[in-house]
Amino acid sequence: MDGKLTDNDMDQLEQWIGTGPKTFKLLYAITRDGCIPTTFHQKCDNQGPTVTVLYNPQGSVYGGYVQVSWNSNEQWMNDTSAFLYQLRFNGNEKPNKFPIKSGNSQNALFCNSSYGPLFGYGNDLRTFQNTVNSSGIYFALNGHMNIGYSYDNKGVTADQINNGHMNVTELEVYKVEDGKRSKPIKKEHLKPWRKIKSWNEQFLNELTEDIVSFKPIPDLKVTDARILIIGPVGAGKSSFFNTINSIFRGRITQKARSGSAEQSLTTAYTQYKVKVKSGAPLNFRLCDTRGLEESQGLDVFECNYLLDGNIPNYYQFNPTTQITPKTPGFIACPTADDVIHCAVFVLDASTLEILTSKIIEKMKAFQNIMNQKGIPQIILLTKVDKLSKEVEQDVSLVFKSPEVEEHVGKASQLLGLPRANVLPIKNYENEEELDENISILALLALRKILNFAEDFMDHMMDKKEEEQRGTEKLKSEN
Ligand SMILES: Nc1nc2c(ncn2[C@@H]2O[C@H](COP(=O)(O)OP(=O)(O)OP(=O)(O)O)[C@@H](O)[C@H]2O)c(=O)[nH]1
Ligand SMILES: [Mg+2]
Repeated sequence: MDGKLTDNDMDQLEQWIGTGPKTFKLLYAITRDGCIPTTFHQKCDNQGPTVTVLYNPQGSVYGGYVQVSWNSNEQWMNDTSAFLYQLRFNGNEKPNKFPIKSGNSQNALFCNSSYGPLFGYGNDLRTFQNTVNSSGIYFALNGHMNIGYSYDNKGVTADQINNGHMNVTELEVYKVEDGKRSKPIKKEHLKPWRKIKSWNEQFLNELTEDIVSFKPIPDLKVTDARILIIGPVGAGKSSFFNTINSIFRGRITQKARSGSAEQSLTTAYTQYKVKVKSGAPLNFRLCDTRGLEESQGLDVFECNYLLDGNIPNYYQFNPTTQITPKTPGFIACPTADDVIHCAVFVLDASTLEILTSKIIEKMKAFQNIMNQKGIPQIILLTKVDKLSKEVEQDVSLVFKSPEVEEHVGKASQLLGLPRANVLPIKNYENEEELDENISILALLALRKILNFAEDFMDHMMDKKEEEQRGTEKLKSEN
């Protein structure tokens, strides 16, 4: 459950605390957990800085912030950063901060297992003692407000804060931590930063049909478009195949092993085919690789072999021994069918900032050979659900999320690819059932990948025709 505190309230509290951006995590709420002192202490003791917020039936909102942790040791605690505050009075904005008086900070908060939050020696704000039951509409707290003793009330009386009573519809305690909050998305107002047709079943069907009907250029004698999936350990490479496979199987599948480990979970090169429910195979292969590691694993030589189609399906990557033409199964004379037609770099959006320069350099070196061969490149930006609460709850908001937009920009800069080549996705990872929005996003990415692969095949076709013309010309000249 999210609390009642609004983003503007958090902005205001963050400004009053005054030590940079803050996140607010709901620890305790009387409507959810009961107005019971021991429950308050169970949930809020030893949690570091917290803010207590009271909401009353008249629409007044007020409370207290303490930097030190609550505890149950029957003691007054010293806190020079503590303050009481009001945010609204009778539903109107009335922001006021009431700081702890200098010289009174040793009595900033009282920690006792029979009390809820209690601020100030004069009971500047005492919330409740022992269990208080709800009237059904509100909780008539048995505390009171005598502001001005330990906290500087700046001429504002208790009545002007709590309407002269301690009835509340809610009392919440939030843990306050350093960090940037994701900004809420106002669904109706925000213009998408990338436009897509719509988020509905019809669009999902349209995407599905486009992908099912995808066929490589017949003259090229290529049966499948081969998509190389490459990227750091744990980025979601295998999960992407699982996501696509799930969509076409009509249920969640876990054919490729996925999970979290320090080293890559995927150890074999696997060119996955995807089949529709009836069993008919689709005309592409998602070629899953071992995750990139700093000092071992896939290197430029191996990448070159992968791109040229020299590496056989099910080849067991050996992080310490390089593949060479002498390796068993090495495909010495690959055909147009074996080569890679599109390369997909999979990057975890939530760890983009901490990618090491060695890994980035490695990917750039791979890009160099891809560029020489003219192979199109795409970035799949996974785990966008981790960037924003809103997107986590509703994946259809990706193209409205400023966080996702920002990370798409970062990823595009990182590998020097156009922003349009960066495709945000959320893989199936914890879901029991398919979800229309997750599927649309994944298929949108796959359709673009297949379009790019087709462009490359077009290019191969042009080259082939050019070569044929060249040989015919030579023949006629001789
Ligand atoms: N929240 C979230 N988790 C994801 C997403 N994609 C993958 N994961 C999780 O991330 C972890 C790693 O995913 P994998 O698919 O195994 O990653 P990989 O790139 O194949 O990793 P290696 O094979 O080990 O290199 C798994 O626990 C997945 O469940 C996503 O979009 N959102
Ligand atoms: Mg994997």
